[in-house]
Amino acid sequence: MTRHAPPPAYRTLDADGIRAALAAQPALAARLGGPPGAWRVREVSDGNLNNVFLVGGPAGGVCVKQSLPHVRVDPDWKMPLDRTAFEAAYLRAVRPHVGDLTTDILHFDPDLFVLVVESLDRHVVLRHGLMQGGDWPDAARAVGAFVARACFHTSPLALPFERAFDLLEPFARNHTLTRITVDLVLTDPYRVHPRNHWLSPELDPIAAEIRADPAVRRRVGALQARFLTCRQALLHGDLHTGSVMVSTGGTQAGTQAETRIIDGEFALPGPIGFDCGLFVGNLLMHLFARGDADAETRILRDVARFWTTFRTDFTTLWRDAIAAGTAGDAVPAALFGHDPSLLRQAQDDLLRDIESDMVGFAATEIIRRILGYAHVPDFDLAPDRAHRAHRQNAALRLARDLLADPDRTGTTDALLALARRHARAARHTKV
Ligand code: SR1
Ligand code: MG
Repeated sequence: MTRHAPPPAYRTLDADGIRAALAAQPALAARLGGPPGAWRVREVSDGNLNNVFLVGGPAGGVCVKQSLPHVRVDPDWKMPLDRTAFEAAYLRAVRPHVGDLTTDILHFDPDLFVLVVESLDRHVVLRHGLMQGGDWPDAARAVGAFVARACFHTSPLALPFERAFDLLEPFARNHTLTRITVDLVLTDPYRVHPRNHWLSPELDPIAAEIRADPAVRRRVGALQARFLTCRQALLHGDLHTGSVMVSTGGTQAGTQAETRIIDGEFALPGPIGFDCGLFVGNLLMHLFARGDADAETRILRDVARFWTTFRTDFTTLWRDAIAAGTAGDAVPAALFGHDPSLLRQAQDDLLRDIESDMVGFAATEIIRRILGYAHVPDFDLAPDRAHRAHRQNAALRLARDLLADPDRTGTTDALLALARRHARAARHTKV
């Protein structure tokens, strides 16, 4: 049951409140070292929903995230607090499978809705790093590996269905944030709604075209149904480039960058292609926001790397589980384990569905981030309003084409070819 009134012990913490809350936890106080008065507390809230602080002491640091009783960027939009509880539960569910591809959970306070995780103070948000011109050639592979492991191990491909259902069931109650996705991502941009906004009048024609196109509406309806009825695995649920942190070593020659996936508060049971599509959609928006040939090369490389890594890792985990006799109830060894070619076909069928979902959800992510409530800052890279509108228009046209003709565009290869075509056309059109 979603709780709407904050519990009596809840209060929104300022820097001193953060110090007091951490000081009350001996393990956290020891991790920071020294007296609480010596701890530096720096607010780094970046997302739309929560307060986030980095706290540093003489011995080490932690990251503190607290749910607010409203949307952080819109205090009039009231909201229950349970999102950090879902994030804590998501970390507990996936961390054993993904290790250092996410953060270690250090503490969760169910009265204050405070989640404490390790501090990533040597890292930057991937979106910000890309906007500053950085290149993290390993990040897309790491995200692909993360999605493969997190999703495989929480699905009935890896687990007896009883364990998979028990694991997924609590996340099916993440109603508040799932409602945000259903409305903001998958519905609002296709109807007239006061939450929508865009560069008007420049984007009015393409916004109207997308709303009116029956092929787009049909595909979005099918994707909504996939999102709400296809409970393949435990999803991160908001896997955009702002939910990925990369270590700053990555731009130096010869150093291996570290990638961490954070912010699993939107976790829910759903189609695996949703997580894939959000990440890919945000990469593609960065390509269009930047608009140059170099970005095209790097970002399309990253999309291909993401998908190839996801596909390889997911099928390897699955094949190995079948060979070891530890696989779950879906596509069971009893039917496929003794026939490698039949197993390969069954895997190909499922991977094709995930790939097609990925392309569709990438398109819906692009559309909602340009026409809906929550935009991405990448397009601020454009030198002026006319270029911003031009680049957003090109991204929207790609998204519309992806949705309007899913039979021809539902593969990574088709997506890459179409994205390249639209990006080049945009570059060669005078603004
Ligand atoms: C009101 S929340 C808007 C968006 O911010 C989050 O990061 C999710 O992407 C959500 O859709
Ligand atoms: Mg977030």
